[in-house]
Amino acid sequence: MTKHINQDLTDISKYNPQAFIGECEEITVCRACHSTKLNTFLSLGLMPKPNGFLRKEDLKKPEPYYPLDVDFCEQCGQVQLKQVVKPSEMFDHYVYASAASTPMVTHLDEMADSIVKRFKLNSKTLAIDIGSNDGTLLSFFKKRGTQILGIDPAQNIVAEANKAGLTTMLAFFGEAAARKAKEQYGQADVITAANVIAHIPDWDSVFSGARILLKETGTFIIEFPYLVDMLDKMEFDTIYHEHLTMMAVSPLSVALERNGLKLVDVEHFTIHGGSLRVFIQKREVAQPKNSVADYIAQEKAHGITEEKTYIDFANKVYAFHDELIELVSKLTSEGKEVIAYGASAKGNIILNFCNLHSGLIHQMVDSTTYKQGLYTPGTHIPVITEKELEKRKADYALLTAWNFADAILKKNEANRQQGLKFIVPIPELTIV
Ligand code: JHZ
Repeated sequence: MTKHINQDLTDISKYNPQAFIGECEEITVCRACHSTKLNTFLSLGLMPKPNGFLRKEDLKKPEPYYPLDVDFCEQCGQVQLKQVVKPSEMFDHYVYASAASTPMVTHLDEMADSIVKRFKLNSKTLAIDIGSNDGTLLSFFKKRGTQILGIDPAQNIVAEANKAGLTTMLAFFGEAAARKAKEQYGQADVITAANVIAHIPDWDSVFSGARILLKETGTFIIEFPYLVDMLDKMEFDTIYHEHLTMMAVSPLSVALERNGLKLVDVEHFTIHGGSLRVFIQKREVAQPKNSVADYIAQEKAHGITEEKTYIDFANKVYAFHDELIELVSKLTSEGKEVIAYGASAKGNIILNFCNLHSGLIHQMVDSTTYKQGLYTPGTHIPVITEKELEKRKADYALLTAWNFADAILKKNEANRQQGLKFIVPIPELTIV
């Protein structure tokens, strides 16, 4: 079923002689329902770490690549990676920062606002954010007067958050961290986890941890890019070694119930190509709204347990691979300067999947200070600032942060008037 794209190092070694195959664990059990009825439907080939940006002095050092294959569970519709890279390899030092994307900051501000209002948070309540990153969401809770605590494993980012007065515990979240946080700070009225649960391999530890840390009537709110949006809009680049699960309501509900939790509400947002925000309570107090059953029924109708759904998706992904390579090769052979815009983890998947390396794409623009001055994993393209782009003469920018297309096209109005065209890869390869 898998197409032969970067299955070994033959093509990669031509532009990255330092590439080698690193160690990872192979998963044979569904993280949601524990069945072994897993079927591989897509292989994106060997990939470096999606946020493994390199310093100049690291470019000549050995660089690990890992197979990136995706399974679906025919029992519950869970979609998960076949291989898991050790979490500490990816998260101890982290370069993604929510604050670098203005639309994300606005989204988190609105998220805090609606949660504070819905759950009547005040100076006596505690909001705990798991995977709190640079503390952007925590800062919006704090601004609205509730007590806060962050929990995150990235040493560099946690140090910055604490320096900014956003109390953050350095830990991977699970049962042990939950017990420690409960002992030191007490139980939470709300626990949030935005774009985090998909990154965690052991769901039983995370959900039983949430149960430990939550007050009896507390609410656990998680947000994630939605599997059905990914399938409908060919968002294959959201599949990377950090996203161990492409999440949906039905499989999630199975894992929650096993751990004494229940889904009580589901909302849809357009952020990150289409995301869900789900509300969860302890089984004893949960009173699910109709939205939960509606989503589960829609997912069944969408065929999330059926092989055909995934084969159709994989075929679109392989077709995109050929189309993008053809387009970039044509443009560069005509002497056009092609750069990339948005050094997202997603972007690194597109570049590596299509072998678009620094010999073809000379610069990648990004607003994140942690990424600027570094080189993209695998493809070794230097990351420059948005200001530097203005000074350069580029003909085309591959929009590897397509999820922020509106904001990025708007801020590049002047560059576009001077002739810069954007190649928007997803949901469909288009030039604007
Ligand atoms: P962005 C992130 O993934 C991180 P990534 C994480 N893995 C996750 O789960 C998903 O989101 C959902 C830059 N940019 O957020 C900033 C500009 O340069 O889409 C970012 O580096 N100028 C936790 O990394 C990148 O683009 C701008 O104007 O795939 C976007 O990365 C804006 C708006 C952004 O996702």
